[in-house]
Amino acid sequence: MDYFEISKEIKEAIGKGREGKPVVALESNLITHGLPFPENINTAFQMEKNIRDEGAIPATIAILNGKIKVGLSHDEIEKLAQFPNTIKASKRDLSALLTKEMNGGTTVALTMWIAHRCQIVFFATGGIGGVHSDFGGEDNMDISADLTELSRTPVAVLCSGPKAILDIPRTMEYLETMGVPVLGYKTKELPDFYSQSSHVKVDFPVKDAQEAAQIVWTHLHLKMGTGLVIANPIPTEFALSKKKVDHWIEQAQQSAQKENIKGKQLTPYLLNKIKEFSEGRSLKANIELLKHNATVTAQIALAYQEILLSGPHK
Ligand code: PSU
Ligand code: MN
Repeated sequence: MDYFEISKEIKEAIGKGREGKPVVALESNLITHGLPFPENINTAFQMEKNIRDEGAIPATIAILNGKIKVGLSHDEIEKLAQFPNTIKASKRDLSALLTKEMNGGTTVALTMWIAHRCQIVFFATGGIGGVHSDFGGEDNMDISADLTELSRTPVAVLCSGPKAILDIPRTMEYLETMGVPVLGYKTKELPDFYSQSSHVKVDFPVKDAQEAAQIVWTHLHLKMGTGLVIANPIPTEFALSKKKVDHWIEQAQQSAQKENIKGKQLTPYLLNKIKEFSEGRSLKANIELLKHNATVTAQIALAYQEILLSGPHK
């Protein structure tokens, strides 16, 4: 039983190996649970376009009618955005979703796993999951499966850091323990999703797409086994003030506590509340960083393809 349905274009590109165009994976939990309608569709299309404009091929990944779809058509993206009862699909949900022929928007964890099975090396998103803060002093044990996946699946995930709602220092500790490199794309400090810096240092700043691609190549060549995080700050003109964001996050967390929101509902709930408290400003920032991350990931994927063709050079 083959559960994978890979688009013709992507199959061809992968089949050609280093002679083919590079493929950039995109998650679909953003479409189903991360962004509201219709911004979810528009952003998904725009991310795909930005990747194509750089000369790479976008592969939006989702679970549709019990199949692992790699390379959704525009029609499928529109459908997915409007289906009721679509599951936020992490890795542990996969076997049940396939068996029950359901629909799922794939999180970073599951998208990474699928991308790797299809030999896709690069993946662009907004913010990875991480260690949630223990607001209210409660030890909630909420650690995103994204981190576990990064520790065992060799895919390079380009993002604007962990989402700002998380405990950034603890997330960084976890990634360190698990042996996951965190690179700063043209920055020495880990971005803070909506704002440019969390004031936490990254392991290594990288100066350009070539250097990032070279590190990814070396990491994969040595079969380190773990993924990599390439953290790219939101462009200055769209960045929000950290002070304001922290205030909205606090309000959102209080609201989550009052309504007893836990588990997989927590991240989408908090993002939506922050959007309300910020009167849409957080949504605008989220969309802009996503679009920018798509472009930069495609640039690094192209530089990586160059290395495959001509060999690594310094
Ligand atoms: N990036 C965004 N918005 C999102 C997400 C990422 O800009 O909504 C999603 C990703 O799919 C990520 C998930 O895997 O949030 C993390 O959820 P959790 O904290 O429940 O693991
Ligand atoms: Mn969680």
